[in-house]
Amino acid sequence: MAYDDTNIFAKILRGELPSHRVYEDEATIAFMDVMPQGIGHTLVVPKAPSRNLLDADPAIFGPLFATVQKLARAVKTAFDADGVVVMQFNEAASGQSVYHLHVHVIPRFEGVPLKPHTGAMEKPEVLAANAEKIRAALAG
Ligand code: DGP
Repeated sequence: MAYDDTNIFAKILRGELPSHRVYEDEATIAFMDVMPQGIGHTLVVPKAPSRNLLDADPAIFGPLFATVQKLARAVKTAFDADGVVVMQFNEAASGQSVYHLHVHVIPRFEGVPLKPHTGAMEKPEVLAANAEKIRAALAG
């Protein structure tokens, strides 16, 4: 299927919709997931358009995963996590619901299960506070 630039993340990239942005460089942005599966759930999004991993230009994976690593380290520090899970879904059957490539970065804690994927919306003030912690960790 072709890329459709009316998806939510394309609108966030164009500045047409707000997000709790924590990081941006020439190739990627990262912002808080509004339906977090755990505290600090962050999305890393390449600026180049593709539906998902399957149709992406492989040239974007280096810059994309450099940002994923930055965010994985930052969320681990920001929330004093025991580990970090990195997830990525391709097409509806896999669980994808927004059709612009993105990578989920989620802090994990021993004995704490993940909440459901695309579950409850988090309060904006909670997302803002968590975003601030991640920005502080990124600033080192
Ligand atoms: P996926 O199933 O991998 O396509 O996950 C899409 C994620 O995007 C899901 O965890 C919920 C999140 N999400 C949905 N709508 C919005 C939105 O408007 N803003 C933000 N920041 N996240 C969103």
